[in-house]
Amino acid sequence: MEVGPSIAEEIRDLARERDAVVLAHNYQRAEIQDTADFVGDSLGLSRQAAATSASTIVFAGVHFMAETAKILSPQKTVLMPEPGAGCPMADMMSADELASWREANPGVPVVTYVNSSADVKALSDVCVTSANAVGVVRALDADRILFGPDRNLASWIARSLPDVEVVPWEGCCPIHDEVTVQQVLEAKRVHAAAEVMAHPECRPEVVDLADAVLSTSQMLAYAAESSADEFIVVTEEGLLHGLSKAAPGKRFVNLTPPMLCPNMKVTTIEKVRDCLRDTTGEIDVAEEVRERALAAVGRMVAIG
Ligand code: CIZ
Ligand code: SF4
Repeated sequence: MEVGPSIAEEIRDLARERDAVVLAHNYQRAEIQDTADFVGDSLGLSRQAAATSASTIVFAGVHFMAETAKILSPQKTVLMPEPGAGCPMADMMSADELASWREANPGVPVVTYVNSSADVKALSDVCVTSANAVGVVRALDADRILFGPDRNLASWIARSLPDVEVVPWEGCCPIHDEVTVQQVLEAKRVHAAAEVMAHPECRPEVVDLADAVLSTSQMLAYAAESSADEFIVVTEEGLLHGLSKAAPGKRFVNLTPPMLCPNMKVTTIEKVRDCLRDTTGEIDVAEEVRERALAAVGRMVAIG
């Protein structure tokens, strides 16, 4: 979509007036990424939220990400332009379900993907992102862990750490889980010289076809450093905008059909402006939940 400069300028002016920063996830629409103060993955953005002196954070992403920002920065006002933007994967594990799973496995550490609700984080021993999951689990030095909600990331951790038994919850990201081997093979046929970067939320048989299995932040760094000049990017197509900026002159292709997360795309640049103008879409986390969730997120941050 072509967006005139006026709406971006309106956003910049409102952000100044409201003492706000605008954060956009790597999967957001290109025009939102271009207008934001910071673009990144969920943890990188939450760290920006914690570091900024601004009193208001506008988080263009999905609900668990804005919650994570609030968990780390309780004194700041966190707004979502489209508070209805959820994450189906995060919704696949409820706090009640996790409590029963824990009870059935006493003493086994619960490791939870940040793609989860604050209530679920509050019942977890430690959180991970796709960028640090393998490192954090390695540092736990446990024989066995419970991992949720993503069974595909669980499988990637298990494969990377053969000495750890990773017991998966049966959740997944519908966008990454639906990618087929045929789609990737077809892209490789058309772009024979391209390297394949795949996200660990993809199924193991798709991960097997990748040259590199990477989180979004890792893909941005990898593409810039690799000697290849063409890449098949097996993650949500919003990342291609950032990749083209991180590695100008290189070519990036998504799959056919493209990988689109409807929840990521429901936020529009107009909604970002409206949210700043009207101060709507505030995200709150109950203090008692927040403190326990912060402990799990804090352990992750401490490990790396
Ligand atoms: O943690 C994130 O931001 C997500 C959802 C993906 C990634 O790999 O960065
Ligand atoms: Fe959730 Fe997948 Fe969308 Fe990310 S891409 S927000 S994991 S549904």
